[in-house]
Amino acid sequence: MKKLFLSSLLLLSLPVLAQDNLIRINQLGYYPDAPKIAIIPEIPNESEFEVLDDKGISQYKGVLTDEIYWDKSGEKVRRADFSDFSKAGKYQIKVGDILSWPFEIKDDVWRDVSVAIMKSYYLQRASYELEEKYAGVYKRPMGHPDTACTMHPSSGKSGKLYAPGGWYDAGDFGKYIVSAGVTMGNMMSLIELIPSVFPDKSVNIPESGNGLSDILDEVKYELDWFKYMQDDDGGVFVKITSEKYPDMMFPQYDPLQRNVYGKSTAASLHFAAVMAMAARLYKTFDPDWSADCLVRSERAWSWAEANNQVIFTNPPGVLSGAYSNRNMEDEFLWAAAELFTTTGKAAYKQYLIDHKEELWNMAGSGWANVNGLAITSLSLYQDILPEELRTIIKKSLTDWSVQLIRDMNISAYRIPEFRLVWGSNGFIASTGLCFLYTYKVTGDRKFLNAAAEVADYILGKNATGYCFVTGYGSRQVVNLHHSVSIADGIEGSLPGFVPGGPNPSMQDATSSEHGQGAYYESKMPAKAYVDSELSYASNENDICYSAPVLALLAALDHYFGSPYPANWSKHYNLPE
Ligand code: 9MR
Repeated sequence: MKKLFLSSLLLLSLPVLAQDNLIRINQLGYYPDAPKIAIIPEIPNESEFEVLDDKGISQYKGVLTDEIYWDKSGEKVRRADFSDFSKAGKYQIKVGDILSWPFEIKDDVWRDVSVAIMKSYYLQRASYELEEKYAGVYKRPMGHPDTACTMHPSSGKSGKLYAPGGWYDAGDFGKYIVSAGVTMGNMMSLIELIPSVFPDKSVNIPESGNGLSDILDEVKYELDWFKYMQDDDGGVFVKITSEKYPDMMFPQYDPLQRNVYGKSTAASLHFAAVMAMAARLYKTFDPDWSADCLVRSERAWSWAEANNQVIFTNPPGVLSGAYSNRNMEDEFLWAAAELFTTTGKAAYKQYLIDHKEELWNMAGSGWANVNGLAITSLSLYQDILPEELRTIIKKSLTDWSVQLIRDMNISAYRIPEFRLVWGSNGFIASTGLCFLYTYKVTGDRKFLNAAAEVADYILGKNATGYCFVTGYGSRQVVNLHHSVSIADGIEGSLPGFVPGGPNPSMQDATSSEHGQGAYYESKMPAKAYVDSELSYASNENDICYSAPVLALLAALDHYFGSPYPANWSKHYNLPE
């Protein structure tokens, strides 16, 4: 367990100590021009609220809304809306005798947390020693060289594969193409949305100072591993993992054999999509490397066309993640979109025209559904789209966002509908991210504001009361289901990681608090989360949950905050 921030508790001369679950706010705070709404569950008989500054002086008074019931959390809540209060400072909300956690209003309020999430990818590097000057107390020796991984029979090959590098997927040490594909799709699209994001030297990684932005450097670490995963025929192997999950330990001690498993259509299309993106993003920095990305992308596309229903399922006895993707339409659409954007070739354009109906299927993306990525990515390249596609993209994005804002307006927590399943934090963040593309396309600020309210959910305005980025907030996630965090003996979890979040299926639960599984105090869908090392179904990090949160926060920091300085030389330090 990590110490809670006493300093933040002592911010005010408190009439009553802040209580965990009563006032749900963004625990980091708000940009001056952003919406600012706190959720007040189960405090009857109060109809007003105040915003107190750090001297305890009232700076704002407002009236709470009427109670609204949320069936997913089982709560009646009121809302405190102080969006028109924009003075920079440190504050708490007061309702009756109850005080919220402290928060700030300032113009770079989510910058550090977004840099921390960016840095978490460096902390997940496989085949890599993390040195103290970049990793601080989280330094560790190299784990998993992956220079001679065993070809599993499902690969149709024998012998060994040289495939070092890449990021560990999650709490385990597996490297999976499908979850990494959607992850990099989100990250590279962020770079296209905000080219100045995470400039060189902003994240303090070994490549910092090489002239390339730190996000391009970090993504390239993963892309270099991707290239090793392509077979001679263009198809792409799905993963490198051991047969079963290793115990919770430092990577260098993992004794299990690392295997390469079979190829799949989904893995090949995720590969084709991200390699096509990489080909255009890295072109000016490294033309040869970028040209190779494009060749590989087109070869993977051709393989997928010729093998369009190869579904990977775990062979008997293999217990690591399967990421079995059964519906391939969205992967084909996304890969065609990226290939068309990069090459302008008629064949990819024709594919998009022939499948234009699918462009209406707007949704936040996850490893099993990347349709939304095709749409958001194309929305940034409207000038090269044929008129009929341009019209669909704009309307598809806008209609979807308008409907979701309608839902938000009547929802107790002011959040859009999202998939409350394993990895729900990724799904809601991805939904928020799509609002940003709608803002980019329409210029209408209501979409930007909606995205900011979704970010508030991640940072504390949710029914669990947790801030869902480790190392941040007043009520922190400290028992992440993450091997290194558990093994290192350091209080709390490594910073900058996003747990899966509420998951009503609770696949890891037992009925008893003292059983083997995770004990969920509440089984209400929006509260089905437990900050326990045992909870792989609600409290495990994954690169594909972090990426939409990263993109959402970094993009909002750009739109609401001050611009990233061109020559940013402040080296980010991990929180202690
Ligand atoms: O995020 C994945 C989730 O959608 C699946 O329901 C779940 C069970 O198959 O697996 C999740 O992904 C895990 C992966 O299989 C292995 N590494 C850890 C991932 C996060 O829990």
